Amino acid sequence: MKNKRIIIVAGILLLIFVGYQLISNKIKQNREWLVFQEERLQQKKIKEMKDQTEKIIEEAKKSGLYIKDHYKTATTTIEVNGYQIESIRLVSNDQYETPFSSKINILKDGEYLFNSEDQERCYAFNRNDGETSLIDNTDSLKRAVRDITGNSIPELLIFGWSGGAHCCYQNYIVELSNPLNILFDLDTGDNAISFEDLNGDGVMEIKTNEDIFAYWNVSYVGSPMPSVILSLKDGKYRADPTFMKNPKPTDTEIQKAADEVISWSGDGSNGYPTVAWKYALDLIYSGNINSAKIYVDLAWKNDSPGEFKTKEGFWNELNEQIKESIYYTDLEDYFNL
Ligand SMILES: [Ca+2]
Ligand SMILES: [Ca+2]
Repeated sequence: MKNKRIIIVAGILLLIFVGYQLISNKIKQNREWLVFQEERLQQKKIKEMKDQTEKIIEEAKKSGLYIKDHYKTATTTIEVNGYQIESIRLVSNDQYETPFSSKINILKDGEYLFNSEDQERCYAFNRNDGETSLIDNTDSLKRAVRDITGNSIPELLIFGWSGGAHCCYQNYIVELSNPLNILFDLDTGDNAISFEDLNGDGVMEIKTNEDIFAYWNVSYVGSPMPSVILSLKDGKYRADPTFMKNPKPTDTEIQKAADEVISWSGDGSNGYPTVAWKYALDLIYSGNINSAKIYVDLAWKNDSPGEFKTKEGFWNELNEQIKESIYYTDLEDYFNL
C-alpha cells in the first residue's frame, strides 16, 4: 500500500517534470521564432531603405544631379537684361528639407561674371519670402530683381546668411547694367539690411545697425547696436551722416539718462540687458559727440568701472573699437572722437 502511494507520487512528479520541460521548450521556441521574425523584419526594412536610396542615387546620376550619397544640387536660372541669374542649392534628397548651402551666380553667354560666397543659406531678396519649393527657385529669384536706385536698371539683391544663432549676413546689391556694377558688398554681421527711401528722391537708402560692439565688454543680449544708414553715392552705397544725424538732446535729457545708470560695468547690474555706454554710442552715431562726453562725465561710476578701469580707459578702448567698424572710413570725421 505504502509502495503504491510512493509510485503514484513519483508518477505525478514525473508528469509535472515532463510537462514543465515541454512547456518551457515551447516558450523557448516561440521566443526564438519571435526574435527571428523581428530580425527578418528589420533586415527587410533595411533592405527596403537601401533599395530606395539606391533608386534615388540612380535617378540623380541619370539626371546629372548626383553629388554624393544623400545630396543633390538644384539649379534655377532666370534671364534678366541679357544676364543669366543662377541659383544653385545643395539640397537633401527630400526636397522639402532646408537647403544645406547655396550660391547665386550671374553669367553672360555662359561666362561667370559674379559669384556669391558659398553660404549655409544664401537667399535671393529675402530669407522669409515664402518659398514653397527648394528645388525651383524661380519665384524667389524674380522677387530678388528690383530697381532700388530709380534709374530703370534693375538690381539683384542677395542676402547670404551663414546660419547659427548669431552672425553673419553677407549682402550684395548688383546693378544689372553693362558692365555689372556692385553697389553693395558687405558683411553686416548679425544685422540684416532693409530699404527705405528716406528723402523721397526715388533712390532707396539702406538701414542697418553697427555690429562691432556685439560682445564688447558685455554679453550678446546687452550689446548696443547703433543705427547706421547708407545712401548711394558715386555708384556705391556708403554710410551717410546726412541721414544718421539727429538733433542733440537737451541737458535735462542727458541728466535723466545719467541718473538711470547704476553701474558702468557690463555685468548686468545696470538695468540688464542695457549697458551704460549704449546711450553714449547712440549719441556718437547720431553725430553728437559733445553730448556723449557730457553724458559719460555725468554717468561714470568710479566704483564699477568694469574692465575699463578708468573713464579715460573707457574712451581709449572705445576709440580703438570704433576703428574696427566697416563704416569707419565713411564716418571718421562725423564721429569726431
Ligand atoms: Ca537701378
Ligand atoms: Ca532716397
